[in-house]
Amino acid sequence: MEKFLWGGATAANQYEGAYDISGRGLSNVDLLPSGEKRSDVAKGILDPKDLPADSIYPAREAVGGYYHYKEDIALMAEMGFEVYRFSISWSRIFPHGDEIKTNEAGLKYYDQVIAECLKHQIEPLVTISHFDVPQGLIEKYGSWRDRRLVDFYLRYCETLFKRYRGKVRYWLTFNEINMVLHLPYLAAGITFRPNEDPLEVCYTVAHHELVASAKAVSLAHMIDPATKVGCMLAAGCIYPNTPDPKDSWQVVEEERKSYFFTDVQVRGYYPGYAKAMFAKKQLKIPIEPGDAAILQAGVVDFISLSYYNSRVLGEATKENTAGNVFSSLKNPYLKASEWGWQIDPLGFRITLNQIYDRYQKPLFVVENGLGATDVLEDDQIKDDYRITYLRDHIDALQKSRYEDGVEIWGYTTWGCIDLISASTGELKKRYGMVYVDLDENGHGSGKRLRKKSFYWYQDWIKQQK
Ligand code: BGP
Repeated sequence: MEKFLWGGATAANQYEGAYDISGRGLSNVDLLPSGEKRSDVAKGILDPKDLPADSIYPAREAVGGYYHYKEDIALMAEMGFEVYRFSISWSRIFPHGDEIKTNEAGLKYYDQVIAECLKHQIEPLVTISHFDVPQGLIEKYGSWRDRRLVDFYLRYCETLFKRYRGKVRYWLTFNEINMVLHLPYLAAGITFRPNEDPLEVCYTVAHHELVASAKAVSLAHMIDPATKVGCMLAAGCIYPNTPDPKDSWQVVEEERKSYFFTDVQVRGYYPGYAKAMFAKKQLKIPIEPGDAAILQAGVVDFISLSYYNSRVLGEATKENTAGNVFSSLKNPYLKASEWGWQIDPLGFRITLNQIYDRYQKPLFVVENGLGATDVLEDDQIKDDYRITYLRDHIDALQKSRYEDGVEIWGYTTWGCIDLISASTGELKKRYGMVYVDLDENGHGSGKRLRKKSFYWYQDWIKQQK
């Protein structure tokens, strides 16, 4: 049994900035603009090349984590973190993606980040690709449409597994892999071409990523048998709007869009409903002989997930709301965040139970938190709303562990330090327990300030030790 770890999470593209420093190449996320056009680019229906010249790209500077990582990790240590989840920027290591030689300066940066974690006895948990594809691979190969991406990704993985052998125990292959069906550019660098069948492209990309993920799991185990490799699912239970069986069926179908990925990554084969759907819709998915064996050999060690909200589906008789990209009907029993994401701690417990019941594999919650506007007054941020959200969700997590017998290895809050929102590109949608003094336009001192939730989480972790 693994020791349970408490901590927090960030991602390179939302945290680091320094997009053109020390030989780093451009990546898909560097071309995601802020503002109203962001969503169309993320969905793959607007080519970033067609954006106006004065577009602003928030990931390029983000919150300057590249320059602040030492002080940020020290703040995490002060909170008592036992684990820090972060991602490596692929184009820092392979600037165009298809080079043979690595960019040593990029690796040196992560050497230091990892050393800093270990110095503070914080276990690094590394996402290999968090919404991140080198632009070179998009331009030259059409991104994950092309099977050759599997080899480039594997070369990148091999570099990391060898370099950080004995230092990094936990790896995640792809952040929220199911997001590829909803935001194909953000998740996988895909902009649809005219005459393409978007569904066929998405499942082709999915297949290549699933093969790459399985191969990465096998490779990691070969290089260091002590490593644990997980998949990562954007999770969240779905309720039927009414007892009408049609609403429940809609839920089943919607859930399969997410479980499709974990079914393959955890069980090692394509589920019957996916094969039937490919046949019915006449999708040509380039599954090669030998892929079945690859998928079977590379099943994951654990399932990591993000949870922010639950959803409601059914005949659309009620008002729609937002929620981590997926649309949902409004749930009259729940309150919502400023961004319309419905707050549902019991839904978290339901989600954890559902996933564990389905797979009986250990879980790791690697994202959970509240995006909110914080007010800075006299250098203080009194974010009681965030404390309430975290306290209620952690309570649900503990009930899942101790009352329901769900095996969970750890919990990392999302955006433990304020960073750029993935869906909106905003900085004012803050998740952190550490405030970053920057505004929407990147103006400000960049100074880090402890919020009230910082002390709350510090106290919580202390009580658990
Ligand atoms: C997940 C992503 C994160 C993070 C989070 C919060 O989908 O893995 O990168 O951003 O959601 O979402 P947002 O930033 O859109 O509020």
